[in-house]
Formats: sequence, C-alpha cells, structure tokens
Amino acid sequence: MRTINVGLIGAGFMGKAHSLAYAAMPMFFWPAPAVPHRKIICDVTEEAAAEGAQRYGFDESTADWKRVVEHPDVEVVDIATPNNMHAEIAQAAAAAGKHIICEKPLARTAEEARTMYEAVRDAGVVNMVAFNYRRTPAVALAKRYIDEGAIGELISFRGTYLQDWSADPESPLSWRFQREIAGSGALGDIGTHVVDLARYLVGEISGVNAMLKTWVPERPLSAGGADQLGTGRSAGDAPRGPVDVDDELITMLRFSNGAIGSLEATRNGHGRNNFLTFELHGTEGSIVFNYERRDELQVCFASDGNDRKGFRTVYTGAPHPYGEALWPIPALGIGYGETKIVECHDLFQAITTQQAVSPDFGDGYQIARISDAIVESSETESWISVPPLDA
Ligand code: SOE
Repeated sequence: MRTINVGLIGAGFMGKAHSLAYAAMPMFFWPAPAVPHRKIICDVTEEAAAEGAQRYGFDESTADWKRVVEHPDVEVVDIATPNNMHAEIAQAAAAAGKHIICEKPLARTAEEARTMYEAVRDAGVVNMVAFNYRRTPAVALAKRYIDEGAIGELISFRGTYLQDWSADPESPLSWRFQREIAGSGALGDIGTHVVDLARYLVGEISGVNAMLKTWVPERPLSAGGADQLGTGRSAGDAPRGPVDVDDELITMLRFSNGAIGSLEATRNGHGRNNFLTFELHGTEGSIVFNYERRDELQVCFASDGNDRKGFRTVYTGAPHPYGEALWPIPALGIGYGETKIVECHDLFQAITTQQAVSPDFGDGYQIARISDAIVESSETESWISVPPLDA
C-alpha cells in the first residue's frame, strides 16, 4: 500500500483536526487508498512547530512554510493557516507540483480565490477545500435521497449556521475579526459552510439579496493574536481595536434550477453552539438536519398518506453513506473528527485514482464569488446576480 507524505501548515485547531484524520483514516477505511504519513508541520515559531510535531506525530517541524512546500518528500500540502496566507502558499505548492487541501474559506476575496483556482488548474494537481460538513453521513444521506428523487423537485432551502462564541464584547480581537486577515466575518467563517451545503444539495446559486451587520464594533486587543474562539476574556480596561468584518448576515438565495432559499449566520447568538441546520422542501417531501444532532436526519415523505404523514428520524449507520467504514451501530455517535476522517479518505482516494474531488478550488472560487455578491448586495441594498463559474 502506498504511503503519501503530508506537510501541514498551521498547528492550531484545524491542524489538530487534520492530524487526527491523517492518523485515523486507515483505521476506519481499510484497505485505505494510501496511508498518510505526517512528514513535516509548520507553525509561527520554531517552538510552536516543534510542539506540534511532538503532539500530532510529525517527523519534522519548521517555522518556515516554504520548507514544507519545497520539501522533496512531501506530496500533499495542507493549508490550515489564517485566510490571508492561503493564496501565497497554495500558489507556491501548486508550482511545486504538490496536491493541496486548503481550509475554508478558500480566500479572502473572489479575486484572490481566482488566482488559486487557476494555479491548481494549470498545475494539474488534486485540490480540495475543507468544507467538511457535507461529509457528515446524515448530510450525504440527504443528498442521496434528493438524487433518488425521494422528495421530488426541490423548491426551497433554509440554512443557518448560528454560534455564540463572539457574543461577548470582551472576547478579544483575534484575526477572525480583521478583514485584512480573514476577508470577512461570520460570512466567510461559517456562512460559507452553508453556501457549500446549499450548492451540494440544491444546485448553483444564481443570485443573492443580503444584509450584513457588525454588532460589536471594537474589541480588546489580544497579545499575540491567538484565536481563543470566545474562551478568553479581557479585563475591561484593555486597549481596543476596530472590528471591520460582519458579525451576522441574512441573505435570500436564488438557485439556477428555480428553487428559492435563505441563509442566516451569526457568531453572536447566545445559546447556539454549532447550530448548522438546513430544511429542504421538495414537491414530494421534506428533509431537516441539525449538526448538533448529527446522527439524525428528519424526513417526511408525502407518499406516506395523510393518516401517517409526519417527520420520522433516520439514525445514520452502516446502510448509509460512509457507514461501513465508520461505526457498526447507528447512534454510536459521529463527531467533528469523523467528518475530517472521511474528508481525508476522499482526498487520498482522489490522489491515488487521479480523479477530481469536491469541493475543489473551483467550488471554493465560486463560493468566494457568492460571498462577494453577498457583501455587494448588503452595501447596495439590491439583488446581485452570480454568474456560473464557466460563464
Ligand atoms: C469558528 O466559527 C469555527 O471554528 C469555524 O471556523 C469552523 O469552520 C467551524 O467548523 C467551527 O467554528
């Protein structure tokens, strides 16, 4: 069985999730398409990188991302950095002929995403954007039902991604609140996950009409800029800096196939944790998903007859997507880690079979165009059309 060396850039939250997936993927998917080998890890200082190597099981460490990209033994470059680093690293990795997985959102703007899309296309390397939630078994099951026609023609989609980790105005000004680094706020960080699910399940988005809001205009500066995702709190007298991204967005969606929809995202919704949901209506039924109950898919089929029609709960397990590789009994529990393990499997399968994998940089670029359109719509208070990628 082939071993494929990985170079990981970024030893934070996502570095941890991806490292877990590299270690565990062959334990779930056996025979594995290839065995990932954790070759080199990079972080902002030599100390942080060395700690990452020890903790996440990498052979080597560095504080220079170029060493990862230029490493002769590395076949896959994994970009798990803040968003402002994605484009430069991806372009260098593509030029070096490496396959690439990049955390979401692909880039800060559509223009930046375009350069990345063109770089991987021209280099002919396998490329993937880590919108992992479509690899939750219940989400993939929804897709299977839709493709089978079980709920008929899709007519509407309601998607939300609600969190509360930034509701506290004393939670520090991490990079996620700075446009120069993040590109946007709740929109790029979590709204794009919903856009990915909407495109995966319903089809291409052709227009948006949106409102963006920033509720907390300044936050305490954080020493070192470390991202604590709301777990840290500054004393009231700390110096403050401006937040120049959105905290919350609502948009209507128009799909190319005639369906309509909505998307809401906030990181300021007290009591919501990872409330990533969708409700889909079709001419023959409905499907409801909530990531906070991710082993379950709620379905209602019109064909059930009026005296028994209603939502039923399907617990995902062996008969469902990825089920044979994961756990043998439904409701044993799918977690964030499993979505990353499945993502890792699909990436390595694409590399070994030389096939494309979704969502790729083309999807990431189109999602960035939709995000830019959402911002423009909010600024101009009007509908903004989004042309298809190949137009
Ligand atoms: C913070 O909102 C965050 O870590 C996102 O960046 C991730 O994409 C999401 O999966 C969990 O929340």
